[in-house]
Amino acid sequence: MTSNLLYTIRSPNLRNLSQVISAVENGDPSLDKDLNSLYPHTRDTIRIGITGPPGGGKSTLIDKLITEIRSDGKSVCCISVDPTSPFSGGAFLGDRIRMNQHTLDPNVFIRSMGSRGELGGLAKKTKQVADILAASGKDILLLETVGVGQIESEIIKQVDITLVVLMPEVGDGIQFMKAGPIEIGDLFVINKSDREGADYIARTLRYYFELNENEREFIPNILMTVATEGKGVHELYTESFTLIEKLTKSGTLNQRRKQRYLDQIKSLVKDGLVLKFWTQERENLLNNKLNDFHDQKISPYDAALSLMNSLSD
Ligand SMILES: Nc1nc2c(ncn2[C@@H]2O[C@H](COP(=O)(O)OP(=O)(O)O)[C@@H](O)[C@H]2O)c(=O)[nH]1
Ligand SMILES: [Mg+2]
Repeated sequence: MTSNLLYTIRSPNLRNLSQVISAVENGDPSLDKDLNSLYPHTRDTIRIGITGPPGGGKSTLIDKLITEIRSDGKSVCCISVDPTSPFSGGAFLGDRIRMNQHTLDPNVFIRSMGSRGELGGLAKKTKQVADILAASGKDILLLETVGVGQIESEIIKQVDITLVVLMPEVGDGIQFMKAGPIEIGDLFVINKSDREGADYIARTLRYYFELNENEREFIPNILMTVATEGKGVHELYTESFTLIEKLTKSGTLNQRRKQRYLDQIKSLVKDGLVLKFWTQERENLLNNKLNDFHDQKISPYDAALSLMNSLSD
């Protein structure tokens, strides 16, 4: 890839953009420097996370949201991350089929990630792909993840606001979600509200939010949708942007973005220091001492300390 990366990803021919993304997915290390240079161009895109249990209707909802976004004259991209795909194993194909009414629109770009069953570095790759899509000039980025696991939580940290999609089938299982999607949601969607039990979920959520009012910056709104029929989707779109506006005015959005920026710098410094520390000399020293440490029942903590002290520079 050359320094024309920006030019390439902004080309009207979306195949160029696809190729760059594939190179990132394949872990092409020569891209790191080029991606770095994209940073100033990645900041204007609004990033919306959409998370929740599998089968809740996230992809169906996104498909309808894309239509709303387009009729509002905005361009949009979507990354769908579902590495677990516990149901049917065909979620990716499903996502593509569900969203393919938009494939001919050059202002829509949809990509599924994590389909190759490899989890290593998925969060990092998703971030890189999100940055490429943002730099490609799309107004809005939608990021779909399944609301479970650490990788998904890592991924969802990269967005400005998070929509949590639940469905009546969640039932009392909602009690167990508190540590996950419930905590990170800014706006809640009870989808499949054509089915029984939607009101129960909404009531339970509302009660929970009121009970824990002090733990949040604001009490999230709860909306009802029937994604398959497009019911409530316009309201969801409007509500999302009202919220973004509110959070922009209050400074929360900027604060979140700065926190993200800070976290990233810290994590890069950490990675850099670790790399710098493990010189051949230190690797050798540890290898030579390993048996002694182990036989003498030296704790890993003391062993690490002794290694750091003996070679401090
Ligand atoms: N009855 C009903 N089915 C829905 C609704 N939304 C989505 N579905 C169906 O639920 C299934 C899972 O939807 P999908 O969008 O793939 O869920 P995801 O795993 O959260 O992305 C599909 O068969 C959809 O057609 C809804 O509002 N009502
Ligand atoms: Mg999906």
